[in-house]
Amino acid sequence: MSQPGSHDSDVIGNGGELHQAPAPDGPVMTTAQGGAISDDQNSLRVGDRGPTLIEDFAFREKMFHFDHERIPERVVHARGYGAHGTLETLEAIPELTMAAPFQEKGTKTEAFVRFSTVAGNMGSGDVARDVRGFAVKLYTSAGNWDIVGNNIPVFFIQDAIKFPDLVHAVKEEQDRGWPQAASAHDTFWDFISLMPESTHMMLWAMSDRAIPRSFRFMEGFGVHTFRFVNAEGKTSFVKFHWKPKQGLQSVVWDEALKINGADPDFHRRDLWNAIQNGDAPQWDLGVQVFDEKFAESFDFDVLDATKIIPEELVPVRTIARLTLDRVVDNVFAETEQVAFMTQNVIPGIDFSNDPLLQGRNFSYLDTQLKRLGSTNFTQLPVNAPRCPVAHFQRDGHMQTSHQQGRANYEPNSFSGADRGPRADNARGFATVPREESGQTLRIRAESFADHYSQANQFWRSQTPVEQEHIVAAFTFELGKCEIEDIRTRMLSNLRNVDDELAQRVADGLGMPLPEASTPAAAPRHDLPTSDALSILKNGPTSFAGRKIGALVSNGTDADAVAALGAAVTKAGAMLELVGPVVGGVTLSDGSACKVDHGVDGAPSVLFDAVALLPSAEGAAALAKRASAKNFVTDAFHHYKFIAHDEGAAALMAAAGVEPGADGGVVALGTAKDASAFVDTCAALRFWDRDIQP
Ligand code: HDD
Repeated sequence: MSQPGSHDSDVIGNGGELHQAPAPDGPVMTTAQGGAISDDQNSLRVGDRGPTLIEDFAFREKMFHFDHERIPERVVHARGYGAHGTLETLEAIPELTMAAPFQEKGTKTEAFVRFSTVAGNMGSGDVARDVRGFAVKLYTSAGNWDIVGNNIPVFFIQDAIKFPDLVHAVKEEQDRGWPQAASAHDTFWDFISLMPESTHMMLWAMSDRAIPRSFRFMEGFGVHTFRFVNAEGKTSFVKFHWKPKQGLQSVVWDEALKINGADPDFHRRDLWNAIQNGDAPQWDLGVQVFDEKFAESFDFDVLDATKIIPEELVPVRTIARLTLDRVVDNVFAETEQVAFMTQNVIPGIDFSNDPLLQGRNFSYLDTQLKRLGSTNFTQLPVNAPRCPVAHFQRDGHMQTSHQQGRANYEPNSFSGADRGPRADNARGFATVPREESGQTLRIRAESFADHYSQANQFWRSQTPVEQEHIVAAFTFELGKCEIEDIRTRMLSNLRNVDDELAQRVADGLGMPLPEASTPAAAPRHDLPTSDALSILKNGPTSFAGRKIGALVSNGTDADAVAALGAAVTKAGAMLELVGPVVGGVTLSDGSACKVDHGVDGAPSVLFDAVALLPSAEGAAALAKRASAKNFVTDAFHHYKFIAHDEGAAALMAAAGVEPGADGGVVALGTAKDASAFVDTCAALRFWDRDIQP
């Protein structure tokens, strides 16, 4: 049997002889009509150098299908990755909602999740500075329920009518076709600076939330206020939260830039590897439930998607746990064809009047038809409900369901199999009756007018390190704007958030601080800070699920590699070896050691911490290689923990990193040291390092 990557020499290039394919020992290749194919190497032609014949239906069918392989990518969230899993109910809450998954503790609901970036095209890098989509499809016994959320709990705009403008502004500029997957350009900041309602979101987007280390280490939010409805028809308001059991973690900006070059698939690879290694990521589903009375007393409008409800005010109650434990079989069939829609709700869940949500409920159906090309997209396996489906919707492109019986309408007077389904008043979805009155107006409520107070609250809730990163991000992004007025306008808006923030960004840009812009409502700077808003205050307590990259060479101490390997395994983390070449090294005890990467292809940005274990001779050789030196300097400048053997001295000297330079550069001597080092790595970064971001 031929091996992957090899060719059967008697199949390719038959030297002018009529082709004789060997009898296959696997499945026989067929056309889409099921006919066996005799030769998939040569099209049918007249003689050996003559024209190709139109009657070659196998060739025609193959090209026809290939020519139509692409479907339109999503207009936003084009770049994404999905996985299957289960939502397990930890607490039944029938008093709050009749939603099927939450009636009994232990209920398991099948789930599919697609994570995504927003701005970039399908082929863009994973670690762009961007909001991440966190879309969850729950195949409940009462129908599909989609929570189409993001990893940031607020949004740029308050009214869906501005969504096309927002997306146009952030995507490549129409006259030049760049930048790809980047908000650091004039049109985006032009729009943002003219839309003060986006300011709170921009604080989040300029924070490390927008450059997550992995999908596994980010929170998810339903963003809008929804409604829970119980069996008696009693309603309450609810906001949905996904909290990663793995803890929160982001990368630093310089690292993000380099990861995108070194491994543009960093996030999808991470999720795939974790699941394939049996390290299934988990999130707690939490709810903030509140009533009309709270909504009325709250400082902001609960219908305004640019605002959060601080967890300190309404605690997040955990009700279920999501586990993602199965990768897709086929990325196109599942991740690309999955169709999320905010309007997919089930009895027990209802909408609020959030004008962003109302607009979304209109948009998502359209987009599915455009992308998937048929009203029957709900029949695709990834979209099909797992409960019985029966209706009188008929026909259309690619109908796969054999709808039986005589009547395709109702009312009808048939019975039995000919009768078809009927609506069920008791079990069916019933919209919460609500009083609506008022004039028809194009107007934004007064209660939506405060654009700065929560931005200030977010800023003050961050640690100094996180504030530094926010300043650096604003400085970087605005620094990429060529039009000075845009930068100035943005600085004016930032003054309403916090003068110190505005001053630091102005200093970074080398610009004078302009007057503050006039806010629609006076900003408050006295809201209580919220620890839940900081990543670093909610970091992980272990190194589990993270990865150490160890640089090795010929002569590397075999015991040191073994000790580190044991410590990493004990911590539930991963160790990857990086050698001078990918072919492997010979360790001090003469054993041959496979490595995972050659150093030119594995910069330290791919790892959470590094260990420098080359022999003295190996280090001297590596010290002459830019990739090896950068491995060390980058790890140092990205605040990573660095363990080193004595042998690494020459390489460290060449990289300008002193052994013991600070508490994050740790000498390894004994096996105990390796274990202590991995424990230290749980802090993820040594932020006290004396360097500027
Ligand atoms: Fe949206 C996709 C999340 C506002 C219109 N959106 C999309 C996806 C996510 C979100 C996660 C990708 C789903 C997937 O993986 O297939 N969108 C949000 C959030 C928003 C938001 C959290 C604000 C709170 N979106 C929003 C508005 C509109 C849209 C205001 C339009 C009125 N979104 C779409 C869309 C997309 C989409 C055009 C593109 C691809 C798709 O739907 O399936 O309909």
